[in-house]
Amino acid sequence: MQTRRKFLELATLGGSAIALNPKNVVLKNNNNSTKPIVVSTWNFGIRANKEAWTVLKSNGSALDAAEAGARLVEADPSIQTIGLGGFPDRDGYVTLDACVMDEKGNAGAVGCMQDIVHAVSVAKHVKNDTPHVMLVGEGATQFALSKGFKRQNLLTPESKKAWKEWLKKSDYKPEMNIENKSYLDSATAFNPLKMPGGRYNHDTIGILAIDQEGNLSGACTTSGMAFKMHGRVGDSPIIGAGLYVDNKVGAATATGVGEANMRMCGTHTVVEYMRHGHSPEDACRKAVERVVKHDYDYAKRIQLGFLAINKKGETGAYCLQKGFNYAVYSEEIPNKLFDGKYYF
Ligand code: SD4
Repeated sequence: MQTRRKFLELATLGGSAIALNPKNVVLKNNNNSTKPIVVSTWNFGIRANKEAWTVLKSNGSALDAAEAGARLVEADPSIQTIGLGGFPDRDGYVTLDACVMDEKGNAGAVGCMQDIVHAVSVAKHVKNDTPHVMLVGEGATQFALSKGFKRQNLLTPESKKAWKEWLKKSDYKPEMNIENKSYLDSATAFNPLKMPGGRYNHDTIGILAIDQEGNLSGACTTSGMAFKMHGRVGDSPIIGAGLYVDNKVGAATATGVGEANMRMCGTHTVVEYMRHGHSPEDACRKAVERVVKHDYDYAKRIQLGFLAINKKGETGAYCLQKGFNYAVYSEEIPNKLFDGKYYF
């Protein structure tokens, strides 16, 4: 809540540079930043942002906004890369990875969790109600049940069908779809058009928000790489890989091949570049360049993208391949998709 005390604090802060609109919704400061703002990965980020925006506009926290946006996508069975209806692993189990991080630097996560739709909310409970950062597997499910979450079969008939189809060849390459059409015929790239129904085999939601108090938080949630090995945990629930927030500097999230990201703590790297003065896009680019430097041939075959926001509310993204997009919602930009710049 924008308390009277906070209002007075803001009003005295460099007074001349601060303007409040009559509804006290948008704050401009010396850096001309705009609050609130929310950014999310991929097309479904538009819907997630809309949900998050409702929370931000009613003075909700950035964390609650990010959670609300993520929950909307988790609950949609037509999105087969997140939550309900996610593609299963090779053995037919849908396992979810998710995390949250707040403005105080506190974090919670779940890895390889089954039977609970809202992994992002369980992650928030891990942050709030345990002395730990991450719970995995059956322990995470049991914890969720103890918090009142309901057990539910996450494998929808559509995703089961896709898995059965995949089983015929069991052609497993831990290289995710690359949206860049020129790569689709490559013998080495995982071709989304070969996925049953032509669907993508990944697409995580990472969502970052700044609330009206100017606080930054984020969330990241996914069913991970389709047809992964049972027990595999990706980058999405790893703090510093799938998500990182530093309320003084900025925040970043990631999507794509988790393994490539986990090796270099990608989102922590992005935030550190922003700390040293790089813009969000530049920071994402420099992190992507590290992946390329590590193994050029591998980087060429996979997709990995970063999305970042700094404390001023500036946003940017950068990825390995063409095709990554993200949605931005602020007073100035009422929910628009942008294409991420790319290396190859
Ligand atoms: C993973 N990074 O499990 C996730 C998947 C993903 O866009 O982000 N897809 O490796």
